[in-house]
Amino acid sequence: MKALIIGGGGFVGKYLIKELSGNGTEVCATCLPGESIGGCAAYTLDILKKDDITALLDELMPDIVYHLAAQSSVAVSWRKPQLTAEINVVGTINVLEALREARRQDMRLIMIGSGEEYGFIRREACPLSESEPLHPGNIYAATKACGEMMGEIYARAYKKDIIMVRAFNHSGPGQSEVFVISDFCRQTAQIELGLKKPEICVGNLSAMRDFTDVRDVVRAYRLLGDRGVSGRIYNVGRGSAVTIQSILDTILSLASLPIEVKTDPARMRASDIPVIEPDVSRIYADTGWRAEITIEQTIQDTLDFWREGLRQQDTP
Ligand code: A2R
Repeated sequence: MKALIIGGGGFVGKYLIKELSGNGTEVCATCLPGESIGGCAAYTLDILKKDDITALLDELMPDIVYHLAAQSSVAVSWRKPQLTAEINVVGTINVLEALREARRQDMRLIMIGSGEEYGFIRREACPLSESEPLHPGNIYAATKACGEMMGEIYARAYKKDIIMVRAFNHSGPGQSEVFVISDFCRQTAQIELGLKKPEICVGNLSAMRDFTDVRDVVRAYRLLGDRGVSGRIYNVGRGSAVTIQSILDTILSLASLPIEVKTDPARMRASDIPVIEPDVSRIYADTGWRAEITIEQTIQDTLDFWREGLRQQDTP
């Protein structure tokens, strides 16, 4: 089995390389110029250059392609809507077109979308099944919904073997600090090292989100690659949302000193969805996957990652 990961230089890509190669798959991955990838054959690729994608598919002829490349931050999408649409929509169409044009016609494509696609949902609609209508509430979510719809169209119109994932919040060691768990853990580690006054800046703490460890998420992607049903959309998440407040409380309880909580208006979103929680029965039925790593473990490992990384930076 040979897999190509497009966007393998990002947070999830690094874990997916490990997960797939640890389970006997020959892995190739792409990153943008200037990024680095370890643990597999690496290629540079910008998904805005469609012909380069086709050429790479023809060169490598993988059995399966994981499309992870994206502008992946909701916060950044508010600031850079055009860039987000270009990468997440046009870039995704380029991947689909390349799949259609490639010499090998039986490649499986796993497209990674987002739980954010559900958007403005009714509280009673949770847990959200894959058939729930989408009402994206931010620019990132709208671009991901659009990419997914394109995937469905290519699967039907061109009989392509495509699986679409709606990944809910995931986190773990190495994630960018634009995401909440990583952000709070980083601030806590900075405070512990005396690099910041003992004050943690937070946004909306009442929002409820469904968090899964990235190591569980990539296991889901591998199993979907092996056992997922072609043409289907799958929620990937824990199936149990928690408040951002409870995440903060866990982090503060692990901190080595008392920390004051300060609301930062800059961290409040232009619009925020109160609760997002998936029904994960479809992925369980088709692959046997369910999340296994606890949120407490994810937080502990992420905090230790920042403690170690910042300590090294701070040591002359
Ligand atoms: O933005 P960068 O420099 O970190 O690069 C990201 C890369 N990327 C691209 N790759 C190829 N052509 C482009 N035009 C392009 N623009 C950005 O995709 C990054 O290395 C990778 C995405 O990784 P992350 O931002 O770390 O996202 P993560 O957490 O690994 O999420 C993977 C997927 C994304 O589709 C998310 O929207 C979804 O899971 O939740």
